[in-house]
Amino acid sequence: MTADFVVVANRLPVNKQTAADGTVTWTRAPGGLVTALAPVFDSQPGAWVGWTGSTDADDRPHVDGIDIHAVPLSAAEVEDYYEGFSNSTLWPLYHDVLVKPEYRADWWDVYVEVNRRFAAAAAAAASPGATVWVQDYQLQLVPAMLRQDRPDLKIGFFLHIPFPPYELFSQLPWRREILEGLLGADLIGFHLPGGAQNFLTLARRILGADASTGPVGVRTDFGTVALSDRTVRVGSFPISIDSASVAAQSSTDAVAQRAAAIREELGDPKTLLLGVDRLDYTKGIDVRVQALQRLFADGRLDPADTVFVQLASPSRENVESYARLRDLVERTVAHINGTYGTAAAPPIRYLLQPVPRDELLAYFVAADATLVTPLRDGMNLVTKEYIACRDDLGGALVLSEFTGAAMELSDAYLMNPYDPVSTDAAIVAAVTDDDAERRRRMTLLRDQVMNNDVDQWARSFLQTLKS
Ligand code: ADQ
Repeated sequence: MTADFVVVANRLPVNKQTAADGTVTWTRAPGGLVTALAPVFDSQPGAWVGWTGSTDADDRPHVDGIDIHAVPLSAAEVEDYYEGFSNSTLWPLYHDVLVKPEYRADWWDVYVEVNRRFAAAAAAAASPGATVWVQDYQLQLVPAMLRQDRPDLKIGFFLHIPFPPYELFSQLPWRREILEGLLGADLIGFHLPGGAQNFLTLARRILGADASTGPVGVRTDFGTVALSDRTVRVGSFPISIDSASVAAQSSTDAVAQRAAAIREELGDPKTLLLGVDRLDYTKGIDVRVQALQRLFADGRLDPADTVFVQLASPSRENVESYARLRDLVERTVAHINGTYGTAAAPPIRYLLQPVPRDELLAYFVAADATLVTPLRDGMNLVTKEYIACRDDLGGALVLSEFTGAAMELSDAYLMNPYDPVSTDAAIVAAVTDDDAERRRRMTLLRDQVMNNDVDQWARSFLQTLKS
């Protein structure tokens, strides 16, 4: 069976559960992308092409409502395509070269090969004239490969991470190939107008393409690249969350009770600060703990009545730069607790494990301020989740200017993570401003998040692709 709508993403939206007797069941993973696309899948047969996340060749995942097409990867391919080219070349290059990207021809060869496999699987899944939506940096060659096979398809591509400027992107030995791969799409989407603008400049300067030079707007004023036989559109579509459902899930009695219990378990601190991130060097977890160390040292925050909880989820643990960041964060946390804590009350609580959804929402409801301090981030959904949880208008958001979210959430306590003075001042203001000021800001942040949800993101992209 083929489908009129096909999503192609590195990962499938499924979780594998193996029972004690060895029986395997698959459930729908509750990620943002599946939630966003659920209405599209409900109204027409839809297929999803992706990897299961394991190298078990016997996996045959299936879930209700989505036709699942698993793309197998060997352990060697995971190393070269996923940990290698995707996460040790593209990820650092696209995040301001925070870590030096490794340029290895053997990784590139496997990236090409795996992209070809995803493209072939998408071609097999798509009905004549179908819409195919390719996701993210792991699959940038798929649009052109797919078009070559299936010129009848409507092809969209969305990049979930930043798209770098000419000065950085040009480092990539395969810069032409990546740009040509993306130009296989009919519509290329970025979170921010700046990413779209960077792409247009690169198409012009590196490929000599006829790319538009006017400004790109948010969900409007699309850029164009005129090719000999067709025109590619380039636009900005900031992603969001399922705001209404996060707000509803977080306003139950059970969550309120758990939020109160969390504060109590932490010793009823006057100020509860929160961080929630994958353990990634782009997220600036080191930036915020170092800020707390300064603020405890100079007495602007009192370690006796402040608790900072960092919920970190393990990520890309086989990549060396991630292991180094983990060392740095864990050493700094231990140093701060050793210096400013007591045996009974360390000021920092650090968890390296994914937290269940309800528990996470309870933390958001409990926190007096959430610290989102990335050195670079495409959007950052933690910001929006936190805001959606605060229908009490309590809490405050400290937010790095280097996130995509900062463009929309300008009423947060904005800070420059490269500037300790700015970082410290934002944290202090977020916890010491009077309630009226904090509520004023949260009201404006909530207006933004509740009125711009992930359904709008998916609909605006797909409508533009079809028009
Ligand atoms: P990520 O880099 O993964 O996404 P983000 O957008 O913040 O970053 O999403 C992380 C998700 O994981 C959130 O839903 C968060 O609640 C959850 N999470 C993080 N730590 C957790 C923990 N310890 N326990 C439980 N849940 C946890 C990439 C880009 C972003 C972009 C998104 C979507 O890097 O910039 O916003 O894609 O496009």
